[in-house]
Amino acid sequence: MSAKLTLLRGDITTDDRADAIINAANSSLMGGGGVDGAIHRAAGREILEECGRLGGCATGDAKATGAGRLAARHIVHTVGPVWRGGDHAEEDQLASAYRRSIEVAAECGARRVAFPSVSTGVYGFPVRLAAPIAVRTVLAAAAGTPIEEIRFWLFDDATYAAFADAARLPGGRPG
Ligand code: AR6
Repeated sequence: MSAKLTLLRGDITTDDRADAIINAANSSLMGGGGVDGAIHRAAGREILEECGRLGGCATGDAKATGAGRLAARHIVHTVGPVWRGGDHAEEDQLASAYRRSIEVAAECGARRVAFPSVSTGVYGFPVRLAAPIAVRTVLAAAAGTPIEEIRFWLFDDATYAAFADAARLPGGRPG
């Protein structure tokens, strides 16, 4: 059975249903701005200390920590690509970040997983290109795992609209 896709507007740190929250981190895993900053602020200092023991994370990979003060049980920190014009394997790296995030969340035993739009903020990946990759990849990766629901938290109108359109494409389903 394929996982249910839910699109939400707002701040991912307010999610009170997900078992795992995905963080759009950088390869140091030592925090930053955007959704990374918001997640670390909400989760608390202990998560940064746990991240410090993970030894960083390659682009396209993902690593788990606890979730501190968040309602979720796990944070899965993934590193999306920096957009460099589209000729540097950015699309494959973005798909890999989503796929690895699902794999690591499933290894943690998560049933409901919350994602932000990885790479489409500071990292500059065009959201109209990123959204179909995100939707397609998470649904394919979740198939055959115990993951029941994927909850995308979209922070602004343009991001929400891009994901809503992508969810209507073949392979996607509106939430
Ligand atoms: N909840 C949900 N989405 C959010 C939130 C939030 N609280 N805050 C921002 N967004 P970005 P990236 C949206 O820049 O492009 C960090 O410094 C935001 O509007 O957070 O992968 C890391 O440390 C955008 O739509 O992540 C890295 O250095 C989306 O989340 C770098 O930024 C992603 O924007 C990663 O850049």
